[in-house]
Formats: sequence, structure tokens, C-alpha cells
Amino acid sequence: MPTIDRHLTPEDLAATMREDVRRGLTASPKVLAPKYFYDGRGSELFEEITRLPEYYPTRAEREILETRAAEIADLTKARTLVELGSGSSEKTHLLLGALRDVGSLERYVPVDVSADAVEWAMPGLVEAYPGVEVHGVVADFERHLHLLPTEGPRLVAFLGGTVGNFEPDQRAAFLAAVAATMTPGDALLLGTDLVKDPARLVAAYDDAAGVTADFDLNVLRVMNASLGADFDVDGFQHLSVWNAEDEWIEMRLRSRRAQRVRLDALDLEVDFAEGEEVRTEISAKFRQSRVEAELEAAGLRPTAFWTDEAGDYALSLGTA
Ligand code: AVJ
Repeated sequence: MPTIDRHLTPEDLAATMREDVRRGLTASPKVLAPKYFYDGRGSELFEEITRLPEYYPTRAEREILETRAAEIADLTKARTLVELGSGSSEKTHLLLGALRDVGSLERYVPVDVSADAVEWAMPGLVEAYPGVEVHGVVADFERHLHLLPTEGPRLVAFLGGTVGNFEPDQRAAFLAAVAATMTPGDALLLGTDLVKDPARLVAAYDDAAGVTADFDLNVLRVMNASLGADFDVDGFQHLSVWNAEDEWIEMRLRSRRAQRVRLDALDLEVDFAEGEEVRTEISAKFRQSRVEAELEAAGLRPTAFWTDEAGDYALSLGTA
């Protein structure tokens, strides 16, 4: 029987959401955290995004894993694969297969804030890797890293470029916290999107079919359903903006008119001016030098930096 450790209850998540949203919508400028995109509909929209012609990161990361999984397995010889933000486990299979083939794999640990994501991933994995223990963990990977299984050598994978959603100081704290849980022989496999032509970056977050716009606006539906809010989704417009100074994409929602929104669960009313923007996501884009400097600052040794053929995206290995 696979086990699931639960370090987060639905009540914890709801309380955190209330605090985050109150802080974000009473701040100036207003912000909402990107983790709130991913209810059922939001997760489906994200899956659709990964298949869009404009959104290259998922395909680029898969290309790197297809090319390098055997090398990663050989370098790490991991007994335990920990995957932070396990989401859909398609790319995970490339790593699991390679670690099984080098004969080191004993255990797979999918970690996600969403109990659904962990529960759905598990039965298929148990069946696909006989003899491999699947040990799911429902946790906030900014808070519960020290509670994960420790049988090493461990490979901790944080894929998809999701590290780019953290603010720089939050990212440094996260990388340091990961490094602090690692012992010699452990490694971090980190996926990062790379700096490139801004036109391509902007298009990757504002596709012609409007799927990303729908994904961005979905955060308002999540607020309506979870916080008893009355956002008029048609009252906002999706924007994708390249911030050249910080080297990140910002997704924003711009209020089409002056409007007041009520959030019952917060007993809060929020006014939006016509044209006022709420930042809903940053997605940082990296250069090799910055990834390596940040791994080193966290206390990890930059050991490998692999890109896809086009040089659009990178997987880095940092070792403890
Ligand atoms: C899954 C967080 C890496 O930042 O590219 C896709 C999310 N947002 N399109 C990203 C996302 C808009 C994605 N991450």
C-alpha cells in the first residue's frame, strides 16, 4: 500500500488563501499569488497551455529529459526521487525509467500542495514501477521540506520553470531551504526558462487562441468560488508584459472599468479604478550565470547545465 503523509489540511490552505488574498488586494499595486490559478479548471487550462504552439517550455524540458535522463541517473544514482510540485507525472516517467535502468531507484516521493494531484498520480505510478515504493506527501514545499523522506542519495526535482514564479528573495530562501535538507550525494534538478527575444516570451504568455488569458482570468473564478467573491470575469483583461529590468514576464489583469468587488469570506470590499492592474504572476527567465550563482548562494555546487537544442530552456543539477 502506498502511503501519503499529509502536512496540510484543506483548512490550512483556506486560511492561507484568505490571508494572502487580503494582503494582496489591499496592497498597492495589487497582487494575487500564482498558486491560486490551479483549481480543477485552472489545472486543465495549464495542461492546454503546455500544448500551445507559443508555449515552448514544456516541450523544451521534455527534449532535455529525453536526451539527458540516463546521464542524470548515472550522475546521481538516486535511491529516492523527490518531485516538488508533482503535477502531471508525464515527465517524471523519463526520470523514473532512467533511475530504474541504472538500478538505483527504490522510492518515488511526489510532493504537492494539492492532495488531488498526489492521489491521482499514485496508482499509475505504483503499477508502472513494481518494487518501487511510492510515498506521496501533501505539503507546502516552502514550509515542509524538512519532513520529506531522507533515504539518500536523493534527487530532488523541481521542474517546469515553477521556481520562476517566486520573487527573488523568496527564491533564495526556497533554494537555501532545499539545500539545508540535502546531505552529500544528494542533488537538485532545477528547470528554468531562459532569457530570449521578448516577443517570443510575451507571446508564450499571451497566445493567439486566448487559453492563457482564460487561465489568468480563472484566478478570479477561483476567488468567486473559494472566497464568496463577486468578480465579473468579463470586467478584466489579461496582459503579458516583459519586465526587462528584472528579466521576468508579468501576467496582469487590467480592470476594464471602475468597479467594486466584494469578498464575503474576507468581509472585504475592494475598489478597482478603470485601467488599474493586478499582477497575478511573475515568471522569471534566467541566464546560466544567474542559475549557477543562485545555486552557489544556496550552498549547492553547480554540476551540470543542459539546454534543449534551441537553447530556450535549461535543466541544472546542483549537488550538495
Ligand atoms: C508552470 C509556473 C512554470 O510560469 O510558465 C504558464 C505557469 N503561466 N502560462 C510558467 C504559466 C502562464 C508556468 N509555470
